[in-house]
Amino acid sequence: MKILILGGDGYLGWPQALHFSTQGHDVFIVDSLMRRDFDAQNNFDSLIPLQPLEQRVGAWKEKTGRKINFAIGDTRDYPLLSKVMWDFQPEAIVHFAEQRTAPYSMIDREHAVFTMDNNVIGTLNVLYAIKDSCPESHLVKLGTMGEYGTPNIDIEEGFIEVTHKGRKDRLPYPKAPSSFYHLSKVHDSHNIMFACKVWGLRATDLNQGVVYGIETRQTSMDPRLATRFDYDQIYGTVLNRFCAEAVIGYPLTVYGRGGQTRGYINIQDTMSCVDLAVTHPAPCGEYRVFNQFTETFSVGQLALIAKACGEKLGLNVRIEHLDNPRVESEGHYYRAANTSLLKLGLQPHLLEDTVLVSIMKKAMEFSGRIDKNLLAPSVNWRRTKNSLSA
Ligand code: NAD
Ligand code: USQ
Repeated sequence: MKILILGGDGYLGWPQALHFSTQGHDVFIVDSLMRRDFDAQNNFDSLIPLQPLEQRVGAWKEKTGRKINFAIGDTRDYPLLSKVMWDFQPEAIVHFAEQRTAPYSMIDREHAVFTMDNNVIGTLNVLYAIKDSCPESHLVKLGTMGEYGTPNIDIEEGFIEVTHKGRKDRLPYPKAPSSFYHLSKVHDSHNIMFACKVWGLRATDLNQGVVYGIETRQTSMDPRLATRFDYDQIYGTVLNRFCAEAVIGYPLTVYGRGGQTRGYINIQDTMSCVDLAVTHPAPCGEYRVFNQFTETFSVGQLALIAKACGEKLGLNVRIEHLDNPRVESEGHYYRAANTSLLKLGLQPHLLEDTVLVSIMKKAMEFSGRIDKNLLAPSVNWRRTKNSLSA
């Protein structure tokens, strides 16, 4: 298949490009490099050193003989985006290309506006470019479990049967996100569903949980193929952060009581889920939603698991409960459906000691690169003035 990967230089997009290339698909990447620019401007960096995109694709060609083409460009640049789609004529478009963190979106007005503009307008452009250049192609869009929030009822996959005053309907599941970033995903979902209805496009919205892990079969083939390992307070997801904290003896940063429960997924399963969505496309005119996570944990549980694992490696791991910088429930009901991808054949890699040990060993290998100043959270959701240093 011809597969266009938007955001193909990122944590998930890069290994996904390698995954599809391995299978013989023709892969084309578009990325604005906004993520690398953020690091350069703010003295942040991936724990594992990253090669520039050009060197990465060169290393891939050298190792495997497979070519991945790419263009540096922004989804908000409509002429560029529509030209790429028109020329390449993708059968599937996998859309990772968004500003992807909640803390970034809550820094201040500028960062909230950037998040909305980059994500919502970028995705609207993607929809128009598909309609105008390749209306039969299948959009696989990365959404988030955080669109639903933490309701006191079971979470379904995108839609819910509602009975109201004696009448029934199947309606979009109510959304209760907890940051401007998560809200941008909700707005995307509405726009995508609408485009499928009015233009007959086809799309799969993958409402993914928090991802952990840093290696896939392809990225571990050569150090030049590594994907990013974010451990900082803005881009680091919680379990990857706990691993980095554990190896340098920094107390694990549990926000508040630690009862916040979320769906989690191993990066290797992200690869498989996106693959399953691409190879089992939605029919024309359909907007469907798959919940993409394999297990649920509270933050407190994850800290205990990371502590036990670190101790097996001889590390002295402490857990600290910090005042929660976010406004979120710290003890709540959480039960979410995730059967669609399992039915398509997903075989989950569950969180086991071996997975955590391998993340921690990687963090140990590069522990000299950990900047402690990037660990403490400095972005508060409330009416405070935020900056990037704690
Ligand atoms: P990432 O920041 O590492 O990668 C995103 C990539 O997209 C970056 O390389 C960035 O430069 C690029 N990009 C951003 N805006 C762009 C634009 N307007 N035009 C072109 N390129 C642009 O993030 P990631 O962790 O790989 O996440 C990828 C997607 O998956 C995001 O949409 C995110 O919301 C979603 N997601 C991630 C997680 C997670 O835990 N990492 C969980 C659920 C959903
Ligand atoms: N948390 C801590 N300590 C930390 C970091 C986080 O207790 O050091 C807590 C947060 O308060 C939150 C939970 O851990 O309750 C998850 O936080 P996170 O930063 O790992 O994840 P989140 O902000 O939800 O965002 C991440 C990705 C985002 C994706 C989302 C999936 O950055 O792209 O959309 O996970 S979900 O959570 O399902 O919405």
